[in-house]
Amino acid sequence: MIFEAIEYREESGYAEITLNRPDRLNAFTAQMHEELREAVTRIEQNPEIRAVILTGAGRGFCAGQDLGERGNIGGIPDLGESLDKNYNPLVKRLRALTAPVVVAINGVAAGAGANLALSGDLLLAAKSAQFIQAFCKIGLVPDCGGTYFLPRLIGEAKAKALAITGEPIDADTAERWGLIWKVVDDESLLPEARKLAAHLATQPTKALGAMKQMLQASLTNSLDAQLDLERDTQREMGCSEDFREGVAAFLEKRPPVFKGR
Ligand code: T3D
Repeated sequence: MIFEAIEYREESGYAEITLNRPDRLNAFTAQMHEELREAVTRIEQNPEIRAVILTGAGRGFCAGQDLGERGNIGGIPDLGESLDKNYNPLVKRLRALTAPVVVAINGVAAGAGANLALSGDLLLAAKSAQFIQAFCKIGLVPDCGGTYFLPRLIGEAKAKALAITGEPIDADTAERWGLIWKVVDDESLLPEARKLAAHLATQPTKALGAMKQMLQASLTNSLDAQLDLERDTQREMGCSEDFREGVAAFLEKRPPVFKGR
């Protein structure tokens, strides 16, 4: 497949996906979804990819659904079908990836663009980035996991305020509220994201992928269930090559060389 609506590249152990419709603030089209499906499939099928960067070209991260695809249409569009086909599988597949997903939010993230960012694992935002639950401005409800992620990350009161008012918040507020991991200077965003992804690609990927799944599961699990999950997963990690290497490297006082297995 030739990528146009996104850029996709693989680099020293990590993959970088750039949403690439800068003149439309990287709004989602059917073509972009098709290309994203292909990119995620490549990542899923390649164990050499041990981290992922998701970012946007130009001054925006992503302005959500391209409303040009929703205007001037005869009849009533089935937005449920659009979510079933495009947005929901994308969120689920990113959450299921073993490789951690570093989201580099380079500018405005609105609607499904804001919530796609929240489905990543390590969220870095440029100082100039903004987050907007824009759905209320066009008579829709938050989707792409927004109603799931927002109250869990920032609490019900702030989640409701963002969704119901559609007020933007800046990157510093997003960091203070716990919506993202950290804010970096605009010019440092991509270098920082790449440095982080390159580092993650040298780490014990199997364990990182497992901890991602465990932390996600903890949002709905009881303490008993979570303790059982920790026991079962630790048992599995105890059989991994990376655990053997980590212990050997510690005892031999040398840096470990993890293979992600
Ligand atoms: O339909 C389904 O499948 C269901 C799923 C829905 C998921 C959703 O995401 S619904 C929410 C859709 N998104 C929005 O409602 C956001 C719309 N955009 C904005 O409100 C503003 O553009 C921003 C607040 C994000 C940024 O504002 P600003 O002033 O920085 O930029 P701008 O001038 O508005 O945008 C720059 C260009 O991008 C402009 O085009 P132009 O005038 O230069 O030709 C603008 O029309 C275009 N653009 C921005 N967002 C979208 C868009 N074009 C199409 N769709 C967009 N979402």
